[in-house]
Amino acid sequence: MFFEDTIAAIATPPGKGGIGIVRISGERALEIGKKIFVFPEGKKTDFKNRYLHYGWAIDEDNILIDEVLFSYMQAPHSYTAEDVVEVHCHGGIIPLTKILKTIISKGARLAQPGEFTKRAFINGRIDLVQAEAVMDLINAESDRLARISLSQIEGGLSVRIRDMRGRLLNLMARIEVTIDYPEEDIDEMITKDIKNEVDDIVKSIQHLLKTAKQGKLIRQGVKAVIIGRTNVGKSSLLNALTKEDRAIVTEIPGTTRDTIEDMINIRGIPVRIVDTAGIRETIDKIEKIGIERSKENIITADLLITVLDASEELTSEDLEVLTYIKDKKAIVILNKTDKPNLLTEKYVKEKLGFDVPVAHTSLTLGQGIEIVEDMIYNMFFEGDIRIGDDIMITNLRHQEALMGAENSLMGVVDGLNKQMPPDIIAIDIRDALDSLGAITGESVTDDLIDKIFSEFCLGK
Ligand SMILES: Nc1nc2c(ncn2[C@@H]2O[C@H](COP(=O)(O)OP(=O)(O)OP(=O)(O)O)[C@@H](O)[C@H]2O)c(=O)[nH]1
Ligand SMILES: [Mg+2]
Repeated sequence: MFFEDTIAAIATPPGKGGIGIVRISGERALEIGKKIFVFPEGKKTDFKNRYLHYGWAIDEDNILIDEVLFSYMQAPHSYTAEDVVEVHCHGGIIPLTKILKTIISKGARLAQPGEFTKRAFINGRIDLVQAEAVMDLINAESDRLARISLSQIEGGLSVRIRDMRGRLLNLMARIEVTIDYPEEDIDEMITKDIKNEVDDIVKSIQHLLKTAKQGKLIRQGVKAVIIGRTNVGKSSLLNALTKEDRAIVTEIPGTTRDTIEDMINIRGIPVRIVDTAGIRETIDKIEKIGIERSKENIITADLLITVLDASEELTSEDLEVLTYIKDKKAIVILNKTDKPNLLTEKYVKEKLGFDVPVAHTSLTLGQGIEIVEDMIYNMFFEGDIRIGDDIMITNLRHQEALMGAENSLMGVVDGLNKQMPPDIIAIDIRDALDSLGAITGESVTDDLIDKIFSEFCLGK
């Protein structure tokens, strides 16, 4: 595809910064760029591909706007695979908007959100997975998501999808040969071959789908809610995990009346940690509302961290709190180990009637916090997914497309088992091809492409 117009936008975020960049892409990028740029007097006057040129940006009346660096990247070796010019000026709103305005007045059009990346995709420099990963990397707030996104930009996931598509295309070719002779059924040997190959591809898809659950957690983070009766050390735990004096801690029961939230990062995983008002019977109106909020948070939690005071007997309130963790992912913390302890892990588990990870802490002495962090991490990231595997599904659209492909391939196996005619089998293979192609962008509608790129930020 070929774009007729040349687009421009400010590529750096709004606000003040050391530098700001205006980007131009398209056939006329250099021609337009030249019109707003002058070399210092007496200096050379040609533009070299992939060099930074020092000079000045000027407006329509030839009045200086700013001191700038000007770069020119000739097609196809640029972000969009078109001719690209970048003007690096001082990062202030006035020079940036003046430069952009002048560029527009010289014939460029203001770019839509994501339009540069969309061009990179339509010009075939990157596929849809890579384009979406660019946005994920920009939006990533955790190390882990950034790494996975980067691996997708490098093409790790695309290669796997393309490999599966290639194999399905081969199968398609083999089946199509038989369609030409409709009187014949698919040969038994070929049937077996196809089944094996399809089985293998289904396994690869299932492996990717397994990563999607964790991918979602990595993308959205985990919501961990600290619960317990009053005065057991919930706010002390929040402070220990955030390494800040986030919540007020006193010896007065009922200190925390509202929920307090903070984001922490446990080994690259974003965790939203919520401290709640201690659960007890109260006539205090404000505290009552706080306790209601505690209970609402229990419902939406991905993980409940139940704190008990190990130096005291279990109270009826503790027992009430323990009932909340029955059908949830939970860990129990026996706090105040610096005092003489009355509660043991064994006793608590007996009371609970099921197994749960238990950590021992003394939050005043700062003991046991790392163990709690390990437990939180392990609750979500242990098992059959290799830690550090960067090829993961973090995008719901990809997940749904994979599920679609899996479904169609199941249909292929089913059809073969039932000795369906080859043209019926071919329909399911074609569907699976389309589903996989939707991930990389080989088979997507223009509407979907527009929708995906419209969610990008301006100037990207
Ligand atoms: N000895 C000892 N005291 C602790 C420990 N952890 C917390 N405390 C004390 O227990 C009291 C209550 O701590 P908080 O963290 O405010 O307890 P909470 O569960 O948030 O209490 P509410 O907000 O009232 O529900 C404070 O006086 C803390 O200093 C511990 O490990 N050992
Ligand atoms: Mg508290």
